[in-house]
Amino acid sequence: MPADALEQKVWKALDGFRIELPSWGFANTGTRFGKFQQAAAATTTAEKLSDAGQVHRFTGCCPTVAVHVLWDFPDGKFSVPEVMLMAERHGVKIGAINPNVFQDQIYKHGSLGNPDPAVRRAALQHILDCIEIASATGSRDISLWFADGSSYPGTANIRHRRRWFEEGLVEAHRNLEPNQRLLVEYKPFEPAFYHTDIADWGMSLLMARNAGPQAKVLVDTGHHYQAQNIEQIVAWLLSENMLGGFHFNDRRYADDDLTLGSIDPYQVFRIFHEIALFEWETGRRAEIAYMVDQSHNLKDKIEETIQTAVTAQELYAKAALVDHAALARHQGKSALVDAEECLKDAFATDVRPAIREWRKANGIPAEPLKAFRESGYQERAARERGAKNAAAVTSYA
Ligand code: AFD
Ligand code: MN
Ligand code: MN
Repeated sequence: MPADALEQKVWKALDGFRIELPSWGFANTGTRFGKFQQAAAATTTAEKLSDAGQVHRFTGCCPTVAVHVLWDFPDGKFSVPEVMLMAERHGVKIGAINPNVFQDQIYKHGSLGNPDPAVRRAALQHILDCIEIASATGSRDISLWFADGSSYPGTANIRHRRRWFEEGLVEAHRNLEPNQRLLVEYKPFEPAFYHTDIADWGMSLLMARNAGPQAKVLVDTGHHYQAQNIEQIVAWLLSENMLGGFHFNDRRYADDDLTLGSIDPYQVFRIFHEIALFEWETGRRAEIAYMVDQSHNLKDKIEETIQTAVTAQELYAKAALVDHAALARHQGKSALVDAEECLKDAFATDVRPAIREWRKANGIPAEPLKAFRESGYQERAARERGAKNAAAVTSYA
């Protein structure tokens, strides 16, 4: 049982907090300047799911894994039974399905926004195939990110591309099962550097609204200009019932895919606070997919993912400590310092002792990173996978 009111709030928050892991976070990835191979990196879907299972085993909050269809399902929908078995074997389930309409050669000038209708049809067909895979895996979310855009002025008709996207997303939405959702992710730039077809939350909102009631906006915390107030976007999407979920990571400059909370933990706390305040005011839980989207190029991948999950739990628990009734009173009277202190007090609270007790009460090691390191899993993975990873070619892009 929780020892006091603080533990009670923290335990209640953690009991309801889940964050989904990216399969691609366990494989060797890199930057356009090359990859630094890690001997223990996952080289197969089974190994990715095994590694994700370790993070869930030691944190207790990562029961599902987002998958990337082209990278995790070698035979497309025919791989589904085998992948589901692998996931079950490692104590996790398949979560969001990520189509990939950005790396095949045909997508050089875009996917759903490509001026060639044959390419638009190919991209749509891949998305429809992914919806079919989601039905087979029992996944709710099909998580769409498009690299589409242009890098030079005058090379694309922005309005035509918008229309083609809307046509494709309406058709995709038509093929959803009643329990499924399309999550439409936005990104201001990269790989396109002049315009990106779905560049901000407003475009994503309009695209999702136009597609249908089961389409929502996905907020990737790394996909914003430096000064943008992400929690304001979150508040607006909550009030529009259009917030589908997050891809969490941290960034210093752009889409840096750094560890959640490693640069600006207070921003993640403020995001969680807006959601907690909304849920307190409305008395209902927002249906939000909390997901990680990070590339773990330098740190050991499983360790970094454990760090990510633990930090997410800590910041979510802190946000749950805000005294919403007092905050509402202070906001109503524009008592600025008192209102701000409600957030600062919660953020400054050390929730780690209460979380350690929550872990013990749930049969989870009190210190996840230490317990993982003592398990010897990393060393075994390095021995088993080292040769395959060493053989992978690293190139200077
Ligand atoms: C890249 C993109 C985007 C996408 C992710 C997974 O910027 O965030 O969600 O890859 O496909 O990070
Ligand atoms: Mn993302
Ligand atoms: Mn990204």
